[in-house]
Amino acid sequence: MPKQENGQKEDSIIQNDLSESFEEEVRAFLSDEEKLHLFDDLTKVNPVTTTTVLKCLQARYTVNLFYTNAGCSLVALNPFQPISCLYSPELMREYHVALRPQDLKPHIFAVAEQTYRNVQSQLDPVNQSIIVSGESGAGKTWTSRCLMKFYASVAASVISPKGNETVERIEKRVLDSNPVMEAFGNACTLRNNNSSRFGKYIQLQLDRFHHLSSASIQTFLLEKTRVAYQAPNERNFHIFYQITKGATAEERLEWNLPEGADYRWLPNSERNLDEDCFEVTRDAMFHLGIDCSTQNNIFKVLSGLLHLGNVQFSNPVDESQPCELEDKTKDFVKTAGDLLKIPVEELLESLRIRTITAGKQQQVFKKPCSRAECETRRDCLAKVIYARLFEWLVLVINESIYADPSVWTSFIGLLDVYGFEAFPENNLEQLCINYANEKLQQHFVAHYLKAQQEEYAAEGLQWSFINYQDNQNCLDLIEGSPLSIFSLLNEECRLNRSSNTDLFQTRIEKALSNNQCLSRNKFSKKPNFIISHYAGKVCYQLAAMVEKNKDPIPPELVHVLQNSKDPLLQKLFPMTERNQNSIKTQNRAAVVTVVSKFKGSLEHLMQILNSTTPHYIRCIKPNADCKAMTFKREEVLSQLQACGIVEAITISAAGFPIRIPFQSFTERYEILRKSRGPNKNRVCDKSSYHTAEKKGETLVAGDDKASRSVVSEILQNVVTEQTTAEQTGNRAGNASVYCGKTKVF
Ligand code: AD9
Ligand code: MG
Repeated sequence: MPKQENGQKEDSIIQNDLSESFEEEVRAFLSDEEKLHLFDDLTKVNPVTTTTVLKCLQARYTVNLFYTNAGCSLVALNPFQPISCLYSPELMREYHVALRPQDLKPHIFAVAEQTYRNVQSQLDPVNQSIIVSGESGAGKTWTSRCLMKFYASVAASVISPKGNETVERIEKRVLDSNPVMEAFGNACTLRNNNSSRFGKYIQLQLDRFHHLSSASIQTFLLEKTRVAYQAPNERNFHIFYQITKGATAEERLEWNLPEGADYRWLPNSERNLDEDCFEVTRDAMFHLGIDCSTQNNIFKVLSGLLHLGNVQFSNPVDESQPCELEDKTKDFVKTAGDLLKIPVEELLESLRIRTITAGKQQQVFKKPCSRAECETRRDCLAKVIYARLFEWLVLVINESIYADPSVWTSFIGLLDVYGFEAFPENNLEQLCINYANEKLQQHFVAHYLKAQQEEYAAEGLQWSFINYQDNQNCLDLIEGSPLSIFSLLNEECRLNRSSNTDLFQTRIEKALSNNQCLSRNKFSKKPNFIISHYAGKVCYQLAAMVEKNKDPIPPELVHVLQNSKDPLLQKLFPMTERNQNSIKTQNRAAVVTVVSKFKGSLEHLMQILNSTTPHYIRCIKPNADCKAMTFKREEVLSQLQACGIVEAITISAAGFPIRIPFQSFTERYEILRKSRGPNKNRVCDKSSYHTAEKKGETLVAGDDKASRSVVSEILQNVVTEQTTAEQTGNRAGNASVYCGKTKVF
């Protein structure tokens, strides 16, 4: 991490140095209250402190200005109420046709348009990513949806209708993926009524005319536990409420969902949310090519899961016998079997009897499960069905929006992952979610805070380093090698040690005590560990964590699902899997754990992100209660501090917000040169450009004499023509342009 130099103003800004003159500056800035909302770019705030930045954001929020530029990021404050015209087609068009969209009010459409133009101008790398981040409920999914609508509108494909055939346009299909994925993958949590319980990266693929030709969706780790367990005051996935509230009388009969029936896995159904609308999901599924009979099949299976949730076991009188079914739940297991097309006896056997293979002859024994084991098996059955259904839906959606890679030439990726979470009780799900957020924060830090300053230093520019919160330590703690929380969790799984969580707690502390991001809640009786994340401390409970990481699926359950007569379940659990899951071939060491899989998919994502030009949108939740137009300063402040936005603003304000490679610079501004013409090729020649690039001198241009004179000549004309400082690629408000290491203007 770069070291901080002493006595520099930037440093004192970051540390909120309270020297008298500095305080005076802050006071003077804040006294002009009327003007605070006018700062649409936080890099222009002077001095930059958390207080001044906060005041400006608050002033803007009060007058319905929800977007503010902050160096390389856009800060988006959640209004928690629909704001008319903020995302209208007219506004999209305004940003799309603007000569310079960045001169209009800060908006996600400005970011979207700039990203689109980057693709068109074939900059390197041509592919772009928009990384939308923020804590749970901050507005990431809302923002991603609006961005998709923007591209569906400005990059609309040109297709000719094929005869009478109804061909849904690709844009419509891409947009329709949202309600379907949200119905199946979002749920009401304590933090957000429409919380995404999976991560999503969607690539909008453009053809050579920059029209939307296709798309592909990659999802990350659905929180499938929610199907069978909902924390107090939370709900199951929206789709369950949609079917129970929105089914027709006929469907209720067929799916066995009488009105007003009670389901254990459907808590808080008396709360009516906008997200409960079944019609929207059905329509979207239909447009994506999921016909009525397949839909009917899906909802029937979901209803089967609701009935399965009501099945309760009690201890048998004779311990050698399987658990009894509680009287009132006998009908539920029958209905569940009917809906899942599994004979009820087979279903019950798979839930209550374990098959053990032992001895040299590999003899097969049957052993009744304890009551707790039966319940775990019941939950596991529901989770595995739901998770496979979700995966299958993503596959179907991807097929519906797919095009051969020869058709598209570039893409814009939109990333919307679950936001940082800290609940009263946190487990493996939160660990994975917060780990994903750490990875994204690291991407931001590496890409912006660190890379930019290192580049200045390498280019020999006068610069004093600004301290920022590097989260490498925290990532080492979670995923590092050889010892980390993940590696220890995997080791517990490998050795099949899941029951003694006290011992595991001790092992963690012993192995990782050197890492300052690790601590423990010593007042809690439950084994736990605390991680100091960039966004705050989170205490994780160890109970059940190893088991969750192992995520075992009893082979009897797979077997019973493979033998179901239901066409959908047959697709989700093909017979070919039998060998892999058979009791004999189960090999503990070969089990791929949840964290290993998740780490692998995130690493793949990071590779994609690293190969694109990133754009950041930082969503901020102005109050924890999701109240409309309420700005709580402490809550905004902690989010700003956590994501390093003030450091980013400071670096941008003090540095060079615009960096243009020599070639792009000359191509763009050549017209302003007096001596353009036959000489053009000489001064723009590729070799001087490449020499400059190799040295990493991409601040504005190459460092050779010819380049300098071109830049200098262009700049003189630019300034004469009174274009803005930013246009010339120089420091905001201060005309100094570096060409390589040399100041040319
Ligand atoms: V989570 O990490 O998935 O739990 P998100 O995705 O960050 O979270 P989401 O986009 O779902 O949050 O936004 C939460 C709620 O805020 C939405 O359901 C809307 O009711 C509200 N919201 C968010 N952004 C806007 C907006 N620009 N205008 C109006 C908004 N309401
Ligand atoms: Mg979301």
